[in-house]
Parts: sequence; structure tokens; C-alpha cells
Amino acid sequence: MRPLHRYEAAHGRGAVLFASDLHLSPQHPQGLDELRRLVARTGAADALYLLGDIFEYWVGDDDLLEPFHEAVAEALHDAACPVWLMHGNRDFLLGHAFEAATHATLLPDPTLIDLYGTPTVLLHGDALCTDDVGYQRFRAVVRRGWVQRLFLRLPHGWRRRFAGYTRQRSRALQSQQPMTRLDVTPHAAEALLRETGATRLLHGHTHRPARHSLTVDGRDCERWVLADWYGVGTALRVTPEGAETLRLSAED
Ligand SMILES: [Mn+2]
Repeated sequence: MRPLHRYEAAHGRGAVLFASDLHLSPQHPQGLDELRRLVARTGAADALYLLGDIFEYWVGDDDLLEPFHEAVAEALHDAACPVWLMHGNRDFLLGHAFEAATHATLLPDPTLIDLYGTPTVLLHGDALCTDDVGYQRFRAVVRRGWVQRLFLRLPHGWRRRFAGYTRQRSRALQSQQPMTRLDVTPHAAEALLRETGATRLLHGHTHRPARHSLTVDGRDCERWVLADWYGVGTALRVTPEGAETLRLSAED
């Protein structure tokens, strides 16, 4: 795999921002303020990557008509650097109209970038939770183009109710499962590192922020997991020297 984007220490503004699992919704309006604080930092960044589950639900780009969603799109539109998006398991129906409204660009999952010399694979993370067989089966169905086209023909209200129903159901199913089955499986993480030749994975989804070390075919690798925004909004700021977590709440 070839890196899609390349960031070098000698060029640009010297920082790249990452966040995921913002789970923005009108019920959680402080998330929008946190997003605006993140966007305010883009003047000193070369790029902002949002790695999926930007929204709590997204049932089609007609969700842009909702005033809160429109405000989110406007906030992203104000960014002073390129904004790259990835689909999550809640907002995989984000489409071209959302890209046009935000001037952000959707990326394939996974995407390889060169981050100051470290080949880094970006992904939402759900594809690595391979022990959750029921979810993977659901994912394979809902990611099909024809299934999505059919779904998008339904009235907006129906799609919203369906999203609420699937969310309730997955919460009920999750509570019956051991937590380990809902996490990334080491085998899937190693396979992706091997396949792409990268030495770092960077993803969200599991809501278990961490930096894991692993060895793949004798290569020292790492897996960085971003935090969700259910408590306080955060982002990871990566520079040629290292990485730091930015807190985006009003008090910080
Ligand atoms: Mn997710």
C-alpha cells in the first residue's frame, strides 16, 4: 500500500490533528462547542482527520436539514486546513452532500499515510473487532451499495426510527457479551500491519484510549486508540517530535 498523504518535518505547519467517536447529536450540544475549539486549532495544523462516528446517527445526507447537524457542517467548513473524514459504524451513510457542505473529504477505511516518517494506517476500528461475529455480519450487509440505496429511498422518519431501533438492539446484545469480544482482536491488528507494511495503526471505535506495543514479523509496531467524546472532547495532536492529547472542554 502507498501512503495517500505524506507529512514531513521540514514542510508545513508541523502538526496533524486526529479525533474520532465524537458522537455529536442535538442531545449532546456541548460536543459542537468542543468541535469549534478543535477547528480553531486548525490554523496551526496541516490536516484534521475525523476517524468515524462523528455523529451519533446519520441516516442519509438529508440529516443536514436538522439545524444542529447544519451547525456541525458549518463548523467544519470553517477549518483552516484540509479535513479528512472516515465513516464509522454510526455514520457510514455520510455522503457527497455532506462533503460538499463541509469541504471535507471522505477517505476509504483503511487509509495509509506517512506521518513524519512513520507509516500509519488510519481506520475507524470496527473492522478489527473480528470476534464480534454478529456485528461483522451486520456490517457486511449494511456496507453494500444496493442495500444503502434501498435504505435511502425510505422516508427520513422511518430511517431515524430504524437507526434508533438497531442502536437499542445492539446495546442489549452488547450487554450479554464479554467485553473482550467487543475489542480489537490482536490477530486482526497484526494482519493489517502485515498487509499494509505500516508500523502504526491509529483508530477509534472501542472507546478505550491507549497506546499498545506489538511486534509483527520482528518489526516494532504500535496501535494508538483515540478516546470518544461522551465525557469530554479530546483530539490527538501529532508532531514530528511526538504526540499529545488536547482537551477541548471550556475549562481547558
Ligand atoms: Mn464506532
